Amino acid sequence: MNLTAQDALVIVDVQNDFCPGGSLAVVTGDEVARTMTRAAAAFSQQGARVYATQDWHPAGHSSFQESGGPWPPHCVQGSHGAELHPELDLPDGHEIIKKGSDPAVDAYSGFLDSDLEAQLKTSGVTRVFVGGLATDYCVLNTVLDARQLGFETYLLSDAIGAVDVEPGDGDRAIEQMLDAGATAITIGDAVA
Ligand code: VGL
Ligand code: ZN
Repeated sequence: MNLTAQDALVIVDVQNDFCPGGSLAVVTGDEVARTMTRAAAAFSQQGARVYATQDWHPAGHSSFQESGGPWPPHCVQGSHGAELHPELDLPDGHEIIKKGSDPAVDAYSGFLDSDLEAQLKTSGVTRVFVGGLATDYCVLNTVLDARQLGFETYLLSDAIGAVDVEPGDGDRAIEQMLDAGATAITIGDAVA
């Protein structure tokens, strides 16, 4: 696609708690981490920017079941589960975007309660390529916000994985992202 510094790879929440062994595991999480490591190297090599978001909740967050929310405790600030997956290797110059720190707000989107939009716009980024975990929550909401904010938005279809609380949630999320104007693309095609 001829990537440039106006392109950004946005790696959503590839953290231990969303991978096998974690409290809110996506079955293909380890694969997504390895795939994203390759994608990040290729994007960076071509001059594109690399961002990784991290779900980053205080203990007792409103999204946790103990507080009346839908989820088991996950990605508690400073915990092992909140760390990026050990097989996610990021190139020099990458940026980490933490979100979900507000105890009252479930920030699924990487743009919510973070300075991702400001960083992208300050850097002159016009196209974003989004993948990671989970397709049906944080990837979905990050892609929808990217479209709303006017970015040309690509969904990396071979680097996502769904929680699938209900069977088909991941597929429905993909439909929603395409309906909102995102384009599905493989990493191979993006970096070709
Ligand atoms: C996520 C559920 C709760 C995600 C984050 O990263 O998709 N899902 N918090
Ligand atoms: Zn969360």
